[in-house]
Amino acid sequence: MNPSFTLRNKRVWVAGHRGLVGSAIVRRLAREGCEVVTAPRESVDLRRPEQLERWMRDVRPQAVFLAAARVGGIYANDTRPAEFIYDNLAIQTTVVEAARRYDVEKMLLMGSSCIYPRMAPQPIPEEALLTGPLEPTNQWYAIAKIAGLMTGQAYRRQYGCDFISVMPSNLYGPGDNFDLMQSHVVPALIVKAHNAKLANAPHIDVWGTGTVRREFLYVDDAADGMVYFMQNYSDEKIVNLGPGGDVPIRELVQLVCDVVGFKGQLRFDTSKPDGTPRKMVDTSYAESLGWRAKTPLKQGLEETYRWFLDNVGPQRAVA
Ligand code: GFB
Repeated sequence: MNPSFTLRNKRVWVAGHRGLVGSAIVRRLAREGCEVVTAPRESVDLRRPEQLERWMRDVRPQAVFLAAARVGGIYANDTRPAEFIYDNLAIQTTVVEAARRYDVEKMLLMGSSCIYPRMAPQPIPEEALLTGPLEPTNQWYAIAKIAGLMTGQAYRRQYGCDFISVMPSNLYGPGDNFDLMQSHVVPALIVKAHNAKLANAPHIDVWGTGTVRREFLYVDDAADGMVYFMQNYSDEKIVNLGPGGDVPIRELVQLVCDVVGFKGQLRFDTSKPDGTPRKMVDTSYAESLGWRAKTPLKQGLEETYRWFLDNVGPQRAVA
């Protein structure tokens, strides 16, 4: 299949346009000269084929970014496994089949670095997929995402659909979910440091030991990568997206506290799970195809805190 595909003058559906990634893709597509379409949440439940197919029949998107998913941080994943596996399997199956039936020319599916085995070699090459057991705290989500990328591969093989998949590392940025029971670590720490600063609190609670490492990709970089690969890639092989470097959680907390201006102590709550010890993706394949991330972590955190202040703060945020 031809790797070059232009979005110009195309009708492009961003599935999940209200989420962290979907909203960043919509922002990024403003430069591509395409028509962005979105499915109204009230009438189109992406888990229900009949609702989606009615909408597809009317709207006929030519390209699709599948960024709709049930997502959450370590606590949400660990405590709501049924929602994470069911919703993601259902959304992916429904959207992939509808894209085939309604002749979508190109679709990009989004996975996550948690698809790789817990003890994968670091940095993790794409070939590590399915070579070992998954991290228990997010295995339900990971299994659904593995099924998603393989559904795309199967449709490519059997029906010749031009479906591709990318696997970003942990994402953060403007538009994130700041609810502490659902969020990932970056928005959680922003809320905690911000609230503690306003309350003049002596410390903040950080989950786990702080020694595990994570790799944080700024969401506008991720969206840029997705738009790039949509237009310049057509293959069954999955593509890792990452900034090319990870940090221990302790160092991330320090950075967030600097950005927010909180000067108190850190208290590590080791009754909370650490999750996987490390998941840094090998980005050499993406780089060989001509793409790399741009935004340094400190700068991305500053942008995210600014967005938080404008949209969630500056009053005491939800605890
Ligand atoms: O971002 P996070 O929830 O997701 O947690 P995972 C990353 C690390 O930060 C873990 C620690 O070691 C957490 O224990 N952490 C410290 C905190 N303080 C906090 C806090 O206040 N809130 C949160 N949430 N974490 C998710 C997966 O794993 O990553 C998903 O569950 C998905 O499936 C996503 O893949 C990208 O990196 O551990």
